[in-house]
Amino acid sequence: MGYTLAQKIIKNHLVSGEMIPGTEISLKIDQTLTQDATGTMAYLEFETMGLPRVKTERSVAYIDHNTLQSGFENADDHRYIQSVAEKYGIYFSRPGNGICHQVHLERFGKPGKTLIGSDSHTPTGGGIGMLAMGAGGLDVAVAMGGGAYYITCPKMYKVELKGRLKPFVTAKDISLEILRILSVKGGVGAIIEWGGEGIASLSVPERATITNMGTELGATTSIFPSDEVTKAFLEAEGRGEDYLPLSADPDAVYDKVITIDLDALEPLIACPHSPDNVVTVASLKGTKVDQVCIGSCTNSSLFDMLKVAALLKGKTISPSVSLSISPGSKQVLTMLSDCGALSDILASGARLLECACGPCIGMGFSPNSAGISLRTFNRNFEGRSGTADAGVYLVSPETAVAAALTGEITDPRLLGEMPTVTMPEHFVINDTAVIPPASPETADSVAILRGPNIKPFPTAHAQEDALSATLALKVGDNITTDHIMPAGAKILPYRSNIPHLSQFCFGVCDKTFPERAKALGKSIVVGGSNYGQGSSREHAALVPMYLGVRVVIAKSFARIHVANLINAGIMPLTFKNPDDYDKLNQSDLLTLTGIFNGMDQGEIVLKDETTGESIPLCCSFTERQKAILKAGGLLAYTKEGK
Ligand code: MIC
Ligand code: SF4
Repeated sequence: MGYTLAQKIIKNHLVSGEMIPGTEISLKIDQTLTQDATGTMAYLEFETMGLPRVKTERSVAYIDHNTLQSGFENADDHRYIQSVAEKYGIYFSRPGNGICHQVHLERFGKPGKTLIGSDSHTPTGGGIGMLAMGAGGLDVAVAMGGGAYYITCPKMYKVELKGRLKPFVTAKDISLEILRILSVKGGVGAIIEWGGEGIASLSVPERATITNMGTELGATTSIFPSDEVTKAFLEAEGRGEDYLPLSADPDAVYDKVITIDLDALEPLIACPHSPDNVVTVASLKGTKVDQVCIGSCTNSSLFDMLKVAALLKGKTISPSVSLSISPGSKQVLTMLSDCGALSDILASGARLLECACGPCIGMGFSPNSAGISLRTFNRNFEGRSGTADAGVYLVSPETAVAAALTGEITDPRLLGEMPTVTMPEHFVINDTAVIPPASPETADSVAILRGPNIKPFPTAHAQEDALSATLALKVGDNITTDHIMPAGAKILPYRSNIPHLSQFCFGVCDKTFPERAKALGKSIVVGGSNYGQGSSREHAALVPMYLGVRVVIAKSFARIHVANLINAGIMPLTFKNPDDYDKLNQSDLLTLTGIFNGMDQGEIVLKDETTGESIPLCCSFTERQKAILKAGGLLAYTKEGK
């Protein structure tokens, strides 16, 4: 039996375990990336490990999320990260150089390598045949220190693309179509490999849009073969030597195969507040639009921007729409400006934002109250834009332009003929905004610059054999990390200050939660299915841990979040019978006894002292996970010298 593409890379990097889906494996990690919103914490964690230098082939620290410097906090964090990078052997991508995933694809990613990043959209690297995964900051810190990355060995899904995209139908529509088919939890526990005749006509930026948005399926990662298209991209980046052809064996076996006919695909749109809430653009025709944002790690490549410029050329946007453009990188912006396309964009009435995440994470450009915002981004979770009652829709750049020009949701095919966009054979290479680290000889003299906003790391509680605690919060299905630990311009500067952040925990669901949890001292949270989907932010575990949450019980968990909970010493348990979710009420007193025995048996019975109900829960952990929970989190476990 042959191997799938991902299995080949896994096999080459396997440190422990066997490639049996559902079992724990660990992988050697070649490259890491961090961004600033999760990076400060990741580097604080790396520092506590006491190592002189990273052990990876390449580690890069990007500044792209917290670029709004409305106080000293973000600037201090940038300086901290820069000094850590210099000292410990990490490349530093300055603010303004671009969004981590776009820049990493352009300048550092290599087919066949493993990459983990403290950002859930790290799978973007799958667009050039990397095995690239999002992870919590602590897992990235451990990988920088040379430790393996532990995951549950995924199942293999294949998406076969047939035919060719029609004009105005794009890679983004393919992403939305697969979300429509599989839903935001359809990829949990799986790697999605893209193949079929249809991939030959997809460029690297288009493939990267698809692997980027595969994150919204809950997938471990998504990956394209490395072929002639990959080679041409790497050569255009002046990195032809990094090319390595890679594909699945013809007799590889997949757990699921889905076929998408590109010829039949139409422009699609995801409605508020979930990326899988997908309908055709045509079906929403005439809906008034207040704001349009083009950019983010999903759709900010030169290819996307050139299409946008060509469609806007000689036209003026609707007076009722505010249009923002954020190119994904300095390389994209430079080339856009050199060829004159930037002038076409600006002449249309668009606002140019810096090469950063910006509006995607609520870092400015929040919509007006109850505003309708069409975005080429990947997430439209409630409140994420920074405006609580905004309605955010996810679309392709073409559909975004159509709305900007007409002031309403419009099928882009009505714009007439799609102008031809020619990609240059060579990109402008200028890495001045990437600062290499100090040499091992001089690293000792580099001082770490710490600002006053960096507060001590909270300590986790070691799980004990029995727990009696109140159910402090009960939430529903598909709770995102944006619900648990919101982001946005006002909160993000405090990512290294857990006590301050804690005031906003679960703010989208229940503003009274932080006070209540603190008063209780220790507590339990109950959720529905796919609890913790979305971001890789470990703050969604660290902050509840700081507030005293000891256990989260859910119908099911998202991959990165469950790992972050265990790393933070919070025990994730699932209902044996999902209907039992209905039997638990907020404020009930819950008791778990014989926890250690339960861990060994894989099952434990929860006693609801308030109602008298007994509820069986799944409690299956690997030996390593049990040890982490008993030690009080991964940091404590690592310090114990494991
Ligand atoms: C996101 O898109 O939600 C973020 C902001 O990039 C996060 C990381 C974070 O919370 O800092 C992610 O996707 O992991
Ligand atoms: Fe940045 Fe948005 Fe991409 Fe997250 S999804 S990395 S916030 S652009």
